Amino acid sequence: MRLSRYFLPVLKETPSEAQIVSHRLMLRAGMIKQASAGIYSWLPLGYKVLKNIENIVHEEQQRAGHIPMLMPTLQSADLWRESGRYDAYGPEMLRITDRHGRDMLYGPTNEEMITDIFKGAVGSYKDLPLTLYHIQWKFRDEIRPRFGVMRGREFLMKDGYNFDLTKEDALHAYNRHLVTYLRTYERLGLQAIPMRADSGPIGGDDTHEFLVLAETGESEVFYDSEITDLTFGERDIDYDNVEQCAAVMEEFTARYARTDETHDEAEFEKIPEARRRSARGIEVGQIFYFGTKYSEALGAMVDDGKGNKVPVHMGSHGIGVSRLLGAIIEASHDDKGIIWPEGVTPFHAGIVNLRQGDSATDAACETLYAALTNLGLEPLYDDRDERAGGKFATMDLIGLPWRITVGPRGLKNGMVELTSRRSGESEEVSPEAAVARIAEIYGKSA
Ligand code: 5CA
Repeated sequence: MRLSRYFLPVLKETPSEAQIVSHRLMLRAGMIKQASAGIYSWLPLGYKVLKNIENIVHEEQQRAGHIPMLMPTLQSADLWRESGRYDAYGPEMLRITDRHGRDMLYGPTNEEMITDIFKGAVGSYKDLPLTLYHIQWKFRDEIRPRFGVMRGREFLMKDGYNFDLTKEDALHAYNRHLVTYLRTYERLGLQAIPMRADSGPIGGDDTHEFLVLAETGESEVFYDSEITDLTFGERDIDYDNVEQCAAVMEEFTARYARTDETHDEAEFEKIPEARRRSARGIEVGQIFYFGTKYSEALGAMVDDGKGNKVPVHMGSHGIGVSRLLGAIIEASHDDKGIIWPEGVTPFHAGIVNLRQGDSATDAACETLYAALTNLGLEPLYDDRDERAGGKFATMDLIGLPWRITVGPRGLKNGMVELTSRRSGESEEVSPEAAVARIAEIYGKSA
């Protein structure tokens, strides 16, 4: 993409309404624009990162055999009356009446609808286990939408639902989801710690939230500091292997880690004092096992192979896809702007032309642009007729992990400058070497 043809409305001023750094940087970098309280338009740069995060979420869900689909945003109130949640959900649910006077709602979650879909199509244990998921916009009329995409009213969520014959099978699905989430967050460059939590309006007894530690987080959390040493890494997991998934669950949840709703001071004090931590965190996901709560209410029964009709055991599992942009920025920025992890960056590298209109410099930039593009990478070429300082400030603000700077002085010696956004370090290299380095970083063969 050439910046002269892109739509990147960066702001010079720091927006006064934004209280936390991720919100400020998303507005300044031209990623989002508020449409009304807690509702945002995703401008091209923000939309690109949102899609990259979605793709990683899709890949990790499908790696575990979970099946993608798409349910609508608007739902009929009838199903919610059957489960008893139409009234129970309270004022967070946006209720709508259509022209025929039918009660509708903008879905805050999809347990009822997926259970109804399942019920109409599956009647036998032979069709189990089954996990369906979608990535769809949700609406919750939050009393205090704030911090930009962190606590929106309209937000993008991945929500998945498992259907199993027995409680044991459903608990394997729960553990399997925990494994997929650990992998997903690590690919996004985040450490998200599973913590025992409260189930709220979804229901059930077993639930873990995934928290990214950050001072600006809305949740208060208590944990054993040893838990922050755990990483998932490059493990080869067989998602059908019950013991393997259970072992990961055990490893990541054995130590004390809880949100304030489930915090138990007496238990906490059993940890050696030097390892006790209380901190703040951003909830980027939550998994639930709620047994037969919805299958019984909506009549989702299967034949168990022994002549009985039994309600299926279910759980639901959510990732706050749009909130993740805020969480990543909170975890990865400096005073100049965002620092994208390579896994989600909107463009793989920036090319800065220091002397637009100089034929040799322009030609060198074009060659770099073509070479990176031919490798299947997406560079952002700042080809505007602007001063170098302004170009650097824009690149730093939007946070591309790598920048190639091209100017007449370096080119005289056949050199360009390759700069890491994270370390700030630069090296003089040939244009070919710069391309080769970037190709290597993104796993492309030059
Ligand atoms: N049905 C279940 C799981 S599929 C469910 O709705 N879970 S949830 O309520 O915990 O939401 C899942 C994730 O969505 C949360 O962990 C959080 O990361 C994200 N989320 C929830 N509310 C908001 C909000 N107002 N703005 C942005 N993200 C949100």
